[in-house]
Amino acid sequence: PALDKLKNKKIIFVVGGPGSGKGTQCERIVQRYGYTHLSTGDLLRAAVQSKTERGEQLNALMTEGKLVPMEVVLDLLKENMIKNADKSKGFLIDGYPREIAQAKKFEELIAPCDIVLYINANDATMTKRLLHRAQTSGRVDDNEETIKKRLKTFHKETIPVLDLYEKKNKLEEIDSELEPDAVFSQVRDILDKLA
Ligand code: B4P
Repeated sequence: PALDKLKNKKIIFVVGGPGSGKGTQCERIVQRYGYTHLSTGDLLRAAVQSKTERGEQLNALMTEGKLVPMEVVLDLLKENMIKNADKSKGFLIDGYPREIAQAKKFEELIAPCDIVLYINANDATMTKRLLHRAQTSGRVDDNEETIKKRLKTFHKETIPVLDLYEKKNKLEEIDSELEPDAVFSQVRDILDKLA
């Protein structure tokens, strides 16, 4: 019944490689369209702060550039979606799904998404951006070795998700090689049609 509240809300998945610009675009989307932004990376980093055994395990996986267990991410998403349902017109789910199983499970438990924004930048660009961010981010995964592993995980686990939504005609590809405002102008063209 708590999940009933989520009916008729827009659900936008934002998918892209590490450092592709997902978080950057989501900030702009929230400002313009007011969707509720849920970044799985941010939710997981907050969970790590709790200093529990669970948090330690999550931190170890993220440091290895691996995906954390699907159930953990889904619980965090579900909890935060229900919490925000009454005041929200829709959800921007940033960093999810990262593997086929996540896509299927979300649709089964919550609802199908309306569209998937694929924030696409090449590996060299993503690496450069993350190494730049590393100078100030303090993130355990912003270092050369982990970045390589995150890219590998992206190609192996997440690219198939993009293929899945392409087949469902829900995939919208955004060229994220450009500067942030130019990237956002493509995002706007798509979200204006969705409103
Ligand atoms: P995330 O937090 O999602 O990390 P990310 O992929 O690096 O994206 P982020 O949003 O931070 O960076 P952005 O591209 O915006 O995930 C971290 C880890 O959490 C994963 O490796 C995994 O272990 C775990 N995890 C998360 N979700 C999970 C899930 N669903 N299942 C299992 N595990 C999960 O930006 C990067 C940098 O580029 C910034 O410094 C930005 O300023 C810059 N930038 C952005 N756009 C730019 C542009 N157009 N031009 C120039 N610079 C730009």
